[in-house]
Amino acid sequence: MKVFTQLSMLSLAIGAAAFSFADGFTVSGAKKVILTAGGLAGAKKKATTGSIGSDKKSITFSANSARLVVETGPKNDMMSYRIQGLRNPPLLVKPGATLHVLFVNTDDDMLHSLRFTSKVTPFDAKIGLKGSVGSADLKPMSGKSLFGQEFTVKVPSKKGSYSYICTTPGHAAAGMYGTITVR
Ligand SMILES: [Cu+2]
Repeated sequence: MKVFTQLSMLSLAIGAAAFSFADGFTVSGAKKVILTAGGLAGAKKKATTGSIGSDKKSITFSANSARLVVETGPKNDMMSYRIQGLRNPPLLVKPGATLHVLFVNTDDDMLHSLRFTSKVTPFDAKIGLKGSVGSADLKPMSGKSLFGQEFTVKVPSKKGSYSYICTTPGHAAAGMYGTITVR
């Protein structure tokens, strides 16, 4: 009995570390990675190509799963994201879709995160990590090392408007976010 209790507590602890939930989003399999610029370019080639809307701004992922590479920047616009070369693109996904995300901070002097939430703009400057799930705050690049995080996010099954945001203080409020529409 004692052994059973200890085992179940252990699995509970592992479960808590492996999954996080907020606002209908579930994140699992988070793993920090260190890449070179070449490694990032290689990862982008393996990403799912979503279809870009006629507005040239939004990206639709029509399958039940997709592989996304999200990076910060470029250098003159570091308070933003790039996906398939588009700036903070609105993402359109299916209910309950699974997104395999690689988020990479290409900044040389600021922390950034990529997190998912049901909150929408305007964002509080001190938004914090509560009420969202996704990456940790990732360090700026060091030498040729880019800090990234891989994770799997299952989007809500409930249709509606959600956001992906940077939770570094002031960043989402300054425009470092995009919308994610489940439809
Ligand atoms: Cu940021």
